[in-house]
Amino acid sequence: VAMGKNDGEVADAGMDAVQRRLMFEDECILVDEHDNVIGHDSKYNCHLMEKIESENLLHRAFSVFLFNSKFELLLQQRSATKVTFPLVWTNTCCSHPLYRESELIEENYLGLSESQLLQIFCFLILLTALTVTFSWPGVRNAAQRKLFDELGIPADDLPVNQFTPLGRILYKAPSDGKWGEHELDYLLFIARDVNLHPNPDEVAAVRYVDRDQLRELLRKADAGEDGIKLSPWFRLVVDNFLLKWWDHVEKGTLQEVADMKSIHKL
Ligand code: DMA
Ligand code: MN
Repeated sequence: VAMGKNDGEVADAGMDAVQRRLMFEDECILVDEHDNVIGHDSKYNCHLMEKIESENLLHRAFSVFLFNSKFELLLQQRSATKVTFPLVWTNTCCSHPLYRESELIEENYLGLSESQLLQIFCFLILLTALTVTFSWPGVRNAAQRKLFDELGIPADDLPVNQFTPLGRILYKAPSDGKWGEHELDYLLFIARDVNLHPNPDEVAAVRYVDRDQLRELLRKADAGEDGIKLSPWFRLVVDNFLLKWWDHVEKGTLQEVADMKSIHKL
């Protein structure tokens, strides 16, 4: 019996053409558990549970949480054609920084490494504020790119320095069948009123929620009501961080809760 490639092609026969193209075009960044870049691989390979387990593949990702001026959080329901986690409700936008120069940059615009900055900051408090504002441009560039691709928000409406990176989580989550996630995920917060033009290839529905509406959605997901399902990574952020951080979105004090030194294994 012929093995290998043909088996894969047969098994993926039902895959949506747009999503299939992205599976092979998007080259994800492979990292170790400390977020050091160790290589790259296709989005396809990075999300095959069998490869994740056998090669311990871990890739870099980001999750955007966008709030409007009423401090409501924008949620999306993933389209039915997504290969991983179709039709689940999740935070505003998620994807992967790609293995390309503009999305790999970790240093800030001053051209210094994080550790060099740390030393200087001990002496120069003013520089600290600047660095926090301008660091992690790679994931922020990726976030700007995907917020346009998925939700049609023009890049001009989302300047990269408006995204506040609050932390990094590491998690593993199987989806259906052979697909899943194993990610080191940057959590990016932004408060901004925007015009939305959701891309139906990516997004089935969008809605803004306040805290009570989110609690009601969580209750429904737990009770299995109305077929509501939430993504595992959104649930992890909700359960560990979101309600506390939401207060700081309102008060404009997100910088106080930013911790880009730790990587939370959830
Ligand atoms: C992957 O999101 C990233 C996280 C944090 C789960 P995704 O499956 O929506 O990626 P893409 O939009 O690139 O398909
Ligand atoms: Mn992923």
